[in-house]
Amino acid sequence: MNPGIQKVEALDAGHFVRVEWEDGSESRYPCVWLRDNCQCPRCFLRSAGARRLVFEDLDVNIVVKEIALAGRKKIYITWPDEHASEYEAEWLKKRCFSEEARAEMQEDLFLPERQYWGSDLQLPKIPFEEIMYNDESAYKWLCTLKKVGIVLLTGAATRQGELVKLGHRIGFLRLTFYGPTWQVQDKADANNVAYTTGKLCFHTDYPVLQHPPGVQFLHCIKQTAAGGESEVVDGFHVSNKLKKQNPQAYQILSSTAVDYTDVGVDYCDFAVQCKQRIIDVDSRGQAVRINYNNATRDTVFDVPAEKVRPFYAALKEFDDLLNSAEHKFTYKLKPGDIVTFDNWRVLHGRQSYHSGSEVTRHLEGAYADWDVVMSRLRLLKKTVLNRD
Ligand code: OGA
Ligand code: NM2
Ligand code: ZN
Ligand code: ZN
Repeated sequence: MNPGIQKVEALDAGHFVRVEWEDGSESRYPCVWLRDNCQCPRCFLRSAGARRLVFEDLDVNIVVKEIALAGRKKIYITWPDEHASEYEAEWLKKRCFSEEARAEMQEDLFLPERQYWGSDLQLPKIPFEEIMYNDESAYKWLCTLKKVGIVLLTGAATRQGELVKLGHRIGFLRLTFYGPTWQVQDKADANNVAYTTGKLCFHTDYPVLQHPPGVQFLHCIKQTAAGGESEVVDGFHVSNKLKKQNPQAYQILSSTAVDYTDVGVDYCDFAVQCKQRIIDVDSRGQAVRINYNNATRDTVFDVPAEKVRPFYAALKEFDDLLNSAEHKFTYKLKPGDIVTFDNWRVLHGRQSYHSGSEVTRHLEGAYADWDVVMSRLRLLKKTVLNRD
């Protein structure tokens, strides 16, 4: 369904090009943008899909000298210095500057759709084998991970190393101070509260890093008989609730920089410090990342004394909402399960379990960046959709 061009003309003293499409709609392209995006080999390096034109050679006040239509599929522009550019109809259509066209392109690139959930979550499940060997299943896995924030992969082998394979499937895993993958089990002289048998209240992992891992994988290798249940909650859904219920608390949590600290030795020795807002928002005030781990929240707190109690009161409101029966979903991982979730959105916790002389519970964990996951998702989308 490639659109053809009916007519093309210069407007506004040559500062704009107007394209009339065969379906009667129109698009307007600023000439500075057209010149900047000339697709000729001097201006664009096709092998890299990148601009060769250097900014200093761009005249930001450029106007067209001549414009012509070639058939219905291409336009030609000659610039005042006689440089010649060609643009394909389909290429132009995709880059139309209308609000609707831009929204459509952004949705296609970033898949911003969210499906909020509470205790009613129908935990999406896909066999691990399927996503490893079938592109359609892998595509579905990553789409659901983006939209819902959590997917359970089932039936993996109950030994270490499955997450390294999963990492190869998407591209690569994110190395942190806890290693390329890490073992969640009761450890003597634990360097993290996760490595005890204690309860973990709702948290996101690693807010002490400037760029916290976007995606987390937890592979259950061994599960204890009593206790050790998992809990998850949709942090974006709860943030929306808080904003409605207590705008003041939302304002405090989305503006106060909280100090986080993590000092110890694991993959190598570390002394990490970072400041994060517990609810990170975009320019429209929508929550885009939760940064909350009560264990690594520093004793150092860089706010004036009179702001301390209001901050705690605001955090209490948020924490209560996270823990309300209406919002949280409880389940228990079985050996062979791999839970994959959006660590910027979904807060997770676990119930305590009993310690013993031998290890009764063992999860292997790993992180990936959203850049890597979204990259794989876009590539899978192309292969899957081009097939039919
Ligand atoms: C962690 C964690 C969950 C669990 O290691 O950060 O949240 O079930 N573990 O042990
Ligand atoms: N582990 C599980 O923020 C955190 O410390 C989360 C990280 C130890 C890799 C725990
Ligand atoms: Zn050019
Ligand atoms: Zn965790």
